[in-house]
Amino acid sequence: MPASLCGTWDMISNVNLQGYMIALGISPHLRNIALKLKMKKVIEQRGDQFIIKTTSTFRNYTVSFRVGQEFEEFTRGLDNKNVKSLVKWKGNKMVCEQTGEKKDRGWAHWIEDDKLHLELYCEGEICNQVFKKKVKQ
Ligand code: VL7
Repeated sequence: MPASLCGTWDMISNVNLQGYMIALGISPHLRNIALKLKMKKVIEQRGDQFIIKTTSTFRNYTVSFRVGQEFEEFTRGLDNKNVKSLVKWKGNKMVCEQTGEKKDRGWAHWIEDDKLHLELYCEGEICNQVFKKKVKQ
């Protein structure tokens, strides 16, 4: 059983978000805004349903799904595309394949040294983000 992804997480590093956004076709103006953001992740599990919220001072994005069940995702406020998404466990990684207009698109989450890792990929561009667990206050 992989370590739980659940909790509230603060971004501590963000490598090649620019390349990933260019691959998605995001405009230069929006890319400049997005590059300045310190995103948070809130990951919850209710029964067999997962909810992943990405939040920032600019926009929020929420997706919910069941592992192994393909679903329709509209990436509202990101690149605004319809994709068919499927999340699976591959070893200790939660992996999502997002099939649509863009080739080789998806993401993976895993825990390493108490940190939440996220790899976002699209058409050969990979963005790596790391989050640390938010201290309770
Ligand atoms: C989603 C940013 C940049 C467009 C706005 C920036 C607002 C805050 O897909 C993602 O997460 C997965 C895995 O955790 C679950 O949905 C990452 C943020 C990546 C993409 C695109 C810039 C416009 C960012 C919502």
